[in-house]
Amino acid sequence: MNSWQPHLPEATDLSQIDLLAGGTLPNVWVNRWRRYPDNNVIHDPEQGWVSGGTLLSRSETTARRLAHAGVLPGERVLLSASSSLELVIAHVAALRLGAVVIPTNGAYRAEEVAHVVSDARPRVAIVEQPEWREWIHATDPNVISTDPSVELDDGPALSLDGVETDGAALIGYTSGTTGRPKGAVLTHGNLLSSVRGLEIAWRWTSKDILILALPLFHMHGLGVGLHGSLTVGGRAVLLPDFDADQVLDSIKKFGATMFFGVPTMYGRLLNSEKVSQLGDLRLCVSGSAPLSAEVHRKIYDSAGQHILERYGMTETAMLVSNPYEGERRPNSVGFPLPGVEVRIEGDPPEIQVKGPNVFKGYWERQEENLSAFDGGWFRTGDLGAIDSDGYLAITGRAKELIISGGFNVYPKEVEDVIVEHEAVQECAVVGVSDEEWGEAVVAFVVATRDVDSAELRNFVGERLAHYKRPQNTYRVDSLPRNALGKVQKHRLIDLF
Ligand code: MLC
Ligand code: AMP
Repeated sequence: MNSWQPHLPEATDLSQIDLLAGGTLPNVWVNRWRRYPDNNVIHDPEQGWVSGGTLLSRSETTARRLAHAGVLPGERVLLSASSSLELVIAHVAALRLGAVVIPTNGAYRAEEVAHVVSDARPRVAIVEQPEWREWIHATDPNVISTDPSVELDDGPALSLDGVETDGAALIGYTSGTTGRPKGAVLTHGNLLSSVRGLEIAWRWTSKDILILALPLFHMHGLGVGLHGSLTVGGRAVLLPDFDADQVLDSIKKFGATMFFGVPTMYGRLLNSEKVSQLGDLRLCVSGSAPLSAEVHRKIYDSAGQHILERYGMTETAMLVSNPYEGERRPNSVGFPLPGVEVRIEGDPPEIQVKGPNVFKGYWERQEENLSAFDGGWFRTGDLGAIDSDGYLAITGRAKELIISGGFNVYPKEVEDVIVEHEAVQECAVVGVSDEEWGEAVVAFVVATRDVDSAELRNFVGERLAHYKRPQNTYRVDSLPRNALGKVQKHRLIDLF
């Protein structure tokens, strides 16, 4: 049996499955909008429903402006804003032009922004935060910064939507294993095949209405929520901030059918008196971090919803999912999605993957690209086991990574900042189990004087995004080290 058979509706003819149907994301979207210009596609909190026809014409105007500003196909456009119609239009416009979007977390501070800009060398930066313009200019004065409405000079008509399936669409910055964040280059084929797989597995159709409260600068909100909705011709209700009651009220207000969230969001939904509203949805999906069996059960008890947990990564888009029909097993991520192959390799047992959704490499990182793959299989850095029914469980991580509320934090990046503190001599940053965030960032410091949690939190927060700040800091006389002098982080984690 094919390992992704459990996702297919009964009597599916395998030869009819074409995960690259339509070729590229903008091709699929634009064809649909031309055919159904009056159909609503996006709900913006301030502007209400917006139709395909509007997206078509406004994205063309923005694409002309970007081209006039000098953006050529294959060049990068940095994009960072909270969820809004303008952000969606800018994203679609850049893709229609054949440019490569760099979705960037708006919480980044100056050095994080400077790293992305100097590494990816965007031609234009479309950014909401006024201070980013200065930071970007200081890093590279050639970058043109503009706000999400892209009020640049209009340009002449030009031919759009010519990008090829193999053309780059996104560069997603991630640290992968260790070191400074690197850009995972995803092609249109990678992203399109991933959402086509979800379309089949989750029975996602043009009738669906998604409540989209995830940020649109990571794979979950952008590559799954937005791209999926646009590709199947469904509708997405954008909520720029996550508020449990607002999500639950929106289900009724919009007649929604789906919600996607990270586990921290489900924890907050459980605390709302209105949690039973989730029962009105056709599908609730969780991903980006492990969902506890307890939250899984409590959501079922209070709303009658079996959350469907799935597994993905920036480098691969979506990989594995619990079945839409059949048992959605807690503590498991299910079966490979259509087109995806999974194997467990080595000791410790690492999850390795292949498929049309898997990227080919990091932006300008030849050496790291060699070690990222094992004979054509991408090494996820996650550990796993497949049970006798074919369900994959993620059992741990080989990479040094903390996932807090669905955001990735690389201990090394935080440690490099903490050691710059005048009183700190040495430090180690670890992730400890946390009810609200899944994992919490915690720092151990060897210091010349008392450095309390608030002081270090502020110090880190001035230099890195807020979610990378340690929740707590502990002063110790020395860090536990092995015979080779390496810090034994597991001994620090065991203290909790
Ligand atoms: C906010 N805070 C966090 C945090 N988010 N701290 C740690 N970890 C986080 N993730 C801090 C705030 O700075 C604030 O600090 C305090 O917590 C309370 O803030 P809040 O206003 O209550 O938080 P909120 O803005 O509501 O954010 C919570 C959240 C957000 C869960 C909505 O973290 C979020 O959007 N997470 C989703 C991330 C995501 O999209 N991941 C997908 C990655 S893609 P203070 O000090 O001011 O009180 C991927 C691939 C895949 O992983 O498989 O999907
Ligand atoms: P990112 O680099 O932000 O794309 O995060 C990808 C990482 O998130 C994966 O390598 C996993 O470690 C983790 N992840 C995603 N989905 C799940 C899940 N359902 N359960 C556990 N971990 C997950």
